[in-house]
Amino acid sequence: MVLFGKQKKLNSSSAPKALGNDSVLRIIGDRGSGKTAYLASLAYWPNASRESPVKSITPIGEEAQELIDQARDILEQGLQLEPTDLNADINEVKDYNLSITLKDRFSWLQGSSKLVQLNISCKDYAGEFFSDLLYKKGDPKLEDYLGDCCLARGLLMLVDGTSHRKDNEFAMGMEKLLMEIERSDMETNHRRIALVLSKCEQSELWVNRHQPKKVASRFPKLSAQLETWSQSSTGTVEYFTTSAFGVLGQHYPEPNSMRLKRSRHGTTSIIKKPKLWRPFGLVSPIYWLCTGQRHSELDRD
Ligand SMILES: Nc1nc2c(ncn2[C@@H]2O[C@H](COP(=O)(O)OP(=O)(O)OP(=O)(O)O)[C@@H](O)[C@H]2O)c(=O)[nH]1
Ligand SMILES: [Mg+2]
Repeated sequence: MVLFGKQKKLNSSSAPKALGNDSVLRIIGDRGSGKTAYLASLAYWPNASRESPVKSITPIGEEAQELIDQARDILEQGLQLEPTDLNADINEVKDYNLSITLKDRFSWLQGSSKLVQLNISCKDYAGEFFSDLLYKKGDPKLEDYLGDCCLARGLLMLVDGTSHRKDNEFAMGMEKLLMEIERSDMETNHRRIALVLSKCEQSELWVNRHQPKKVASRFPKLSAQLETWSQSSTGTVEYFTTSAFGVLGQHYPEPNSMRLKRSRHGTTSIIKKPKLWRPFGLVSPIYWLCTGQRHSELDRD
């Protein structure tokens, strides 16, 4: 990760080049797992709490600005995002640059007074990539995607927490990806994979939001796959819960989402009360991917 002092400003042309290895991320996951909603909510960062350890999130460059537009024009209007296209060319995949600034006192709590800013670049693949992993072999487009994926030290695997009936498929897809990672000759092998369970404002997931491993245990095969990998390689895995939409109310919270459809593929929803939209748990996995340290306050944000 590259740490910038508070004064140092990034501009759109210098940002990607200025980023260090640890801040280059890929977000992967099945179709509809919520990848684009996650990134758009992160960039928009609506209704931030005063107690949040996050001071600000700044999109850098035109592509990240598009995320804000998607959040404002689609999610906030109570509409659904379009599925992301699998581009013919990996170089056309949008690479979003965001600068996340933590409040000083929370940076200091982590034992480093310097740690103020996380500057990330994150590619949002189409979910088709993940299913292609399972069903296609030797396809040049897939190979390009895999090669690109292996360039990032941090992988954020987003899984719709309500799609546990697809555990088997996810485990098989992950197995293929891990084999590819192990084969790749990137000089670093200290790879980090964050397994992030999305849509955790849903009541059955929300109750365990502070025990991400428990939520991950709904996906026993996928979790076992990742555990085996982390034990047999220098890679590490951590678990997180998140919701791009969040909940309403504090004492008896209810999901701030309106379910449109629920099937074995998971849940499709729209935001119920856009004015009260406050996501949960978005920054914590990114912090860990960039630093290798868990931030307990971000886990609760
Ligand atoms: N309930 C709930 N629904 C969500 C959440 N995040 C995303 N969704 C819904 O999940 C569906 C898919 O979201 P997307 O962000 O488009 O998913 P994606 O992973 O980018 O999908 P592809 O681009 O097709 O790979 C939409 O109906 C979203 O509104 C969430 O936190 N809670
Ligand atoms: Mg998408």
